[in-house]
Amino acid sequence: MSLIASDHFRIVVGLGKSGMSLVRFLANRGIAFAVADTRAQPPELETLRRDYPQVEVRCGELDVDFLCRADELYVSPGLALATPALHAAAERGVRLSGDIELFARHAKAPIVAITGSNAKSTVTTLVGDMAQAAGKRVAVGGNLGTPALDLLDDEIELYVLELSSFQLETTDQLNAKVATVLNISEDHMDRYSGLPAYHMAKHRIFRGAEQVVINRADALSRPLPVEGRPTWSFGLNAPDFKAFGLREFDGEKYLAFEFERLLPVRELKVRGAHNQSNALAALALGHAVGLPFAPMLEALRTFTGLAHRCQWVGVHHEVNWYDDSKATNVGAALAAIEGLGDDISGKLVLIAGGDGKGADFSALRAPVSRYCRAVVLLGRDAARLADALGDAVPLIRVETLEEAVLRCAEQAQPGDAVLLSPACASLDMFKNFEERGQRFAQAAGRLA
Ligand code: UMA
Ligand code: ADP
Repeated sequence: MSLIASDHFRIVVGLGKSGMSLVRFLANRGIAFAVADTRAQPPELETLRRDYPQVEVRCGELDVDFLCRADELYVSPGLALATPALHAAAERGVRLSGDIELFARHAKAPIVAITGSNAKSTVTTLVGDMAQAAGKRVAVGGNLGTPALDLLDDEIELYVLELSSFQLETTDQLNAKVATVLNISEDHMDRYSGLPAYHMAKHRIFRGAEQVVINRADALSRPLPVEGRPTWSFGLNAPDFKAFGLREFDGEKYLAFEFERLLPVRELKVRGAHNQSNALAALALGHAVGLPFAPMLEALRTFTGLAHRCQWVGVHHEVNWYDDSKATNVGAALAAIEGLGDDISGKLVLIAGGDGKGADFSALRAPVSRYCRAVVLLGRDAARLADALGDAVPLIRVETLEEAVLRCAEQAQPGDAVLLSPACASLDMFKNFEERGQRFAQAAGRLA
C-alpha cells in the first residue's frame, strides 16, 4: 500500500461505520494501515475498494501473524477484546485501541462525554440541542450514529459524544471537559463476565475528566475512587448545592438548580419521570460546560423525544399505542412500564421479547403485575421471559410482531395503552430496533 509516511503501521479491525471513519482519518493523514474484518462481506467493503483501492483488506478469520505486523490495532466496538486473535496479538505486544481514543488525541474543543445503560441517546441529543440553542458550533455523535472521527473539525467549539461500554474498552484517556455515567443496569451480559466488568468498562469515561456529573439515585454512577474534581449531580428529589432536581411550588413541580426554579415540568413535551431525570442530566452537563440557562430551557421546551423511545404512534378505540423499540434491556423496559403506567388511567398491554443478551428478567415481574393487563411475548427469549413473569398476568405467545399487534388490540380496553418495550435486542427477528419499531407502528396503523 502506498500511503506510508511514517514508521508506524496500523490495522483497522472491523469495516463498519466506525472502521470506515478510521480509514478516512488515517488515509487523510498519510498514516500506513491495512484493514481486517471477520466477515466475508463487511458493510463498507465496496466503499473502501472504490475510494481507497490501494489499501490491503483481509476478510474472514483474523490472522494473528497479520495483526502482529501492526504496532496498533483500531478495533471495532462490535468485536470483544477477548476475541482469541486480538487477545493473542495483545499478548505479543500489539496495542489495542479504538476510534474514540484516536478522537480524544486529536479533538481541540471540549468534550461532553455521556455513557450509561439507558438514556444515552436522549441526553446526548438534548445537550447538543442546548448547545446549538446557545449559539455554539457543536458536533454530536459517537455511538449515536456519526462516528466520532467524522466529527473532527477545527471550527467546532464543543463535542457531545454518546459512548458505549464497547467504545470505552478501547479508550485509555478521554480527557473530557465533563463526563457522566447516567445509570447502570444489566446489559450486554453476553459480552461481559458480569455487572462488575461492565461497570468497569463504563467508568473508563472518567479518565482524565475535568468535571463529573453523577446520578443521585444510582450509586454505580459515581466515579471510584472519589477524586477532588468538581462534581455536579442530578436526581428526582429536591436539589442541594451543585445539584439539579425537582422542587414543588404551589402544587406544581419544577426542574430546579440548587434552590432556584427553572422550568415547570408540565412544559416538557416528553412524558414520564425518566424523561424528567434525562432533562436534569442534560442541564447538569450543559451547565458544567458553561451553557446559559435560557437557551438550555428553550431546548427542553421544544424537545419532542427521539423516535422509538416511548414514542406515541397512534390511537385506536381509545387505546394509545407507544413504540419503545429502543428498550433493548430490562432497565429501559422498567422505566417505560413504570413511567407510562403511572401516567395513564387504564392498564398497559405490553409486547416484550427478542434477544435477551443473557439478561435476568426477574425485575420485570413486579411492575408487570402492577401495571399490565396482559403481556404478548415473541422472539428467541420469549420462553425465558415467560418463566420470569410467572402467572403475574395473562401471557400470550406469538410468532410475529403483526400477530402481537392483533392480540394486543383484542386485549386492550378503553383508557389502556399498548406498549412495545421488548427488554431485548431485536436482532433475532429484525435488522435493528428501528425496523422493529417501524413494523409495529405500521401494523398498529392498519388497525384503523
Ligand atoms: N462484526 C464482525 N466482525 C468484525 C467487525 C464487526 O462480525 O470484524 C460484527 C459484530 O457483530 C458487530 C457488528 O458487526 O457487533 C457491527 O460492527 P461494526 O464494526 O460494523 O459497527 P459500526 O458500523 O462501526 O457501528 C459502531 C457501533 N456498533 C456497535 O457497537 C455494535 C454503532 O453503535 C455506532 O453507532 C457506530 O460504531 C458509530 O460510532 C450501534 C450499537 O448497536 C448503534 N451500539 C451498541 C448499543 O447501543 O447497545 C453498543
Ligand atoms: P440509549 O442510547 O442509552 O439506549 P435512549 O435515549 O435511546 O438510550 O433510550 C433507550 C431506552 O431507555 C428507551 O426505550 C427509554 O424507554 C429508556 N429510558 C429513557 N430514559 C431512561 C432513564 N432515565 N432510565 C432508564 N431508562 C430510560
